[in-house]
Amino acid sequence: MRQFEGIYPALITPIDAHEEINEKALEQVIEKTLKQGVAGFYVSGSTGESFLLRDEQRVRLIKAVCEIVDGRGDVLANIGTFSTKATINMAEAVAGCGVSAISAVPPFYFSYSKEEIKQYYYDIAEATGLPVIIYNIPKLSGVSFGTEELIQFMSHSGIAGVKQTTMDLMQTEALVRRCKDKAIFNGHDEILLPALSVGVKASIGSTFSIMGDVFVNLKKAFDAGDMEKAKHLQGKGNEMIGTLLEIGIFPAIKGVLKIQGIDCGHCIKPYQPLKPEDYKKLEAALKKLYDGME
Ligand code: MN9
Repeated sequence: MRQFEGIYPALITPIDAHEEINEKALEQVIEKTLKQGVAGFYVSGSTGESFLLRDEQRVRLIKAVCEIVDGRGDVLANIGTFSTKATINMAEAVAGCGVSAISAVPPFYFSYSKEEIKQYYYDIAEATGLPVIIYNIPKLSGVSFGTEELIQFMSHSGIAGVKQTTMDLMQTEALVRRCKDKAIFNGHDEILLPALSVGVKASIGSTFSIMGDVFVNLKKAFDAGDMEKAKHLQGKGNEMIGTLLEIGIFPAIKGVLKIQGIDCGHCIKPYQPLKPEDYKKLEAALKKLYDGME
């Protein structure tokens, strides 16, 4: 199975006033971050508000990202949804457009046994022939995986790896050590450095769209053995992330992009627009982040 390495922004989904996808802004975010050295993109995930989009919008979004990226990086597409069949349909709809891998959040809302969830992943892998990245995000999906379960799930040759959106570094370390031929992605930007230290090579994160340069440089510093610089950059990033989390991560990311000159609209309702004081806090945090940065 091929390995993945580098910084992968989990893309927000830019929308217009009618909550339709704004491809121009999408292109601006992609071009800006490619220049900063990111390795590819994760699209139609949590950060992309995918469960607030219609299925055809998700398909269009994934195709648009493939067209814009045009081979200059990987496109990892989350096509996970409520039923196996609907998930496979979405995977088939994007299969020919140049995705490097598909990813799927476990089926949620109803409770399923681990056997059912495992079969869901195997059915997707077998039906599509595309590498599948499990999306481990217990906080939002409500599905927690044990380490042995993940290792067992990944023993199938169609499962390429897992996106670990969990603070459980003990689990991540075990996966890296025991599943050497699989791609283990870090999924929380605020623990990128600790994840690198246990052998993780790739990271998917929402905040890379607004500060891709910080995290690309963090990984470069780590790879060069410059731990002081890597620690400094993680700290800078985490101060910014603290403000984003306080305001609400996805609306705040769109707010920062607006300040940076890319108007991605608001988040889809029921998310509410940011308040003027939120923009003030974001402006101050952004200034602090880049003050004195080379
Ligand atoms: O895609 C993102 N996960 C969620 C990954 O938002 C649930 C992360 O990048 C976080 O937004 C980030 C802040 O907690 O680490």
